[in-house]
Amino acid sequence: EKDPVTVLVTGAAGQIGYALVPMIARGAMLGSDQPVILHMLDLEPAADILEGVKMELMDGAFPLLKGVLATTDVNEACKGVDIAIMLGGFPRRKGMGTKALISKNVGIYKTQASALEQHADPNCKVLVVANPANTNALILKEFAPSIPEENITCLTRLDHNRALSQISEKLNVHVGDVKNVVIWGNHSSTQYADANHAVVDVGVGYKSARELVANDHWLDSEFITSIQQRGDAIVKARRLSSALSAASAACDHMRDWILGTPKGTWVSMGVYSDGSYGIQPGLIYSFPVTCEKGVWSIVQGLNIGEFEREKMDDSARELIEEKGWAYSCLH
Ligand code: NAX
Repeated sequence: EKDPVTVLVTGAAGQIGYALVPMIARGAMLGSDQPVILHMLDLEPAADILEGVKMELMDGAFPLLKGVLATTDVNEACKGVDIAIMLGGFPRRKGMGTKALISKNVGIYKTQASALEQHADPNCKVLVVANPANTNALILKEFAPSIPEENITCLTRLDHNRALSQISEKLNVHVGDVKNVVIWGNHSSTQYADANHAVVDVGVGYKSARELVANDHWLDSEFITSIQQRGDAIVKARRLSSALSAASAACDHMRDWILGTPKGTWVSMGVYSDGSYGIQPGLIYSFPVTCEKGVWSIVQGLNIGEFEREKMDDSARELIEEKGWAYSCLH
């Protein structure tokens, strides 16, 4: 049997946490042969809820689950972790702008970065889900300098999966037959869902999604906005924000990163920019990536038209602005 992997979930008493921890315990994130130890962190007022989640995890009798820690102590939570899924943060309140949201989260991510830096495995892999996800990840990267920068990522896989889902619905094909959409940029309303390189398995090989969508204009308009607005549509319907799809996307992100992407398939991940596609180096920006043995690489050489360029740059500009706000809170 493999040695257990220790997975930290912050904000584990919240909505996404409740959907995510059983998925991890069942092997959906790291594979059905990988034992796990779960460390769950939340704030003091949620300590009872966290204890309740722990009780349910025990009652799940999951064969892969070798231990559960529920704590409100960030240092204890980070001890020896190999993987950290960051769901915890200050939530966006009604009418709250991004600048205010950043000012609330910078301190949290600075503290958590230091705790990871001091107590986690030095090669710990981090996925930030909490919003503003890209900028929280940027702060975490800056304040955990001994964790390799390629190990700090943020979630745009939910947007990626939403894009696959929109195309599959439009073409009435199974979602598993659609691949290679790209989410560029920030996990925000400036993100650009790009289907120009997407392909669909039509049984005798792949066809371009653009060729198959009869109304070509759809991909440059409604398709993009429907993904930007999908979160709001779910809040409207469920009276709660997306949780199971976010948890599932977090599992997809980590699984593909660690176990590898299938040949010929890429996925979207928020990773630090090395300057690819002219994006300012050091920003945490969503790119198309392939992964092998725990290492991601940005897909190179995609043809970028004028329309795409403008959208990609808009989102980069927003991230530069967010970075500025974050730094102004630190000084
Ligand atoms: P909830 O409010 O249900 O849960 C968040 C939990 O975090 C709460 O239990 C809270 O007590 C805890 N928390 C707050 N500050 C903490 C801290 N400093 N240390 C530890 N725990 C802390 O939110 P939920 O619906 O679970 O969403 C979690 C985060 O994911 C939010 O920031 C949300 O905006 C973000 N999302 C990001 C998505 C993405 O694609 N990147 C999509 C889904 C989601 O909206």
